[in-house]
Amino acid sequence: GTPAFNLHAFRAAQRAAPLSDFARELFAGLSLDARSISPKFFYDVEGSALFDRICELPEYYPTRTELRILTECAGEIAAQIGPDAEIIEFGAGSLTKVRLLLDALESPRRYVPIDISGAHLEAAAERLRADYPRLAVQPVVADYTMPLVLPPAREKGAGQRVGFFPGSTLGNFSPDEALAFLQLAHRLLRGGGLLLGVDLVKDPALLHAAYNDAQGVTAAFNLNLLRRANAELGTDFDLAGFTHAAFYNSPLRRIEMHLVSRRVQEVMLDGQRFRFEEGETLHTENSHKFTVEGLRALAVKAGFRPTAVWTDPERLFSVHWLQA
Ligand code: AVI
Repeated sequence: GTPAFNLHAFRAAQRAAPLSDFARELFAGLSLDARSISPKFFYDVEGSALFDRICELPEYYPTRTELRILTECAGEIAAQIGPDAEIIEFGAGSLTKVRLLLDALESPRRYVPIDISGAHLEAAAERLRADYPRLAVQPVVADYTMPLVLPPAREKGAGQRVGFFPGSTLGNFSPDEALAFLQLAHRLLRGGGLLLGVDLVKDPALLHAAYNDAQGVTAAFNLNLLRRANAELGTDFDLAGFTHAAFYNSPLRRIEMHLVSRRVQEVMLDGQRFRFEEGETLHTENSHKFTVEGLRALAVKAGFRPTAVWTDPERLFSVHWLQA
């Protein structure tokens, strides 16, 4: 039968349970003078669905523009990569962009999507296997910002090992983190290359619109962080007590997203009370914008040799081929 519930043991286990990464980082972030939290915590199931909706918004040009570049330049990209390649995707959400790449390549051998969330990864991998029966699809659940071990090395006759990092996710890292990631990628991809998509510096009005959409989906995406904290960490954030703010910080060439407290209020986390003044913010995301030259210089610093770069006619977005 069902074992009897032991309240004492339950309480002891609760006390002993380590705080989740989310709890620890939120606690640390709320304790700072300038409060902040990593944008990686946006992406629970709800947040990932909201992000998918952002990608469809008329104002959010990056996804559409990158897809257009990948489609229109597929032949040239495939020529750089060559036949029999193995593709390693960093942070592969729904595995849609890579299909454009796979369709353009000559006999790709292996595809290794790496994502921190295993939930969708296996289902998406299964669909991909059905559509590409000759491709070895080997998902890895891991944090790709940490050194990682890949499934056994390439087989005989395999082509280049190619990293794929689309969507300007690099821009969500701090400059130090971006360099560290590129150094790690360089080590992993040596002898091959990295296909990297990054958003470009442009008219701030276009940037502002992309992060302040008329339907309020980006605001919901931002506020979802508080809903997630309430659900997972037992915090008592009043979602109506915060507003979404996104603006372009032009000296630092980045969109900043914040949650702004509309009034004086307090929030409890792990037995500690945190007070928000009216107008005080929790900084939730940076989205850095690059120049083509700036990105290439950063890549060189990480050990890459930048060769080809593709952009759209309006130069909104760029896709780089970096030899490792
Ligand atoms: C995932 N990342 C590249 C998006 C960006 O544009 O920085 C996340 C996002 N934040 C608000 N809208 C989209």
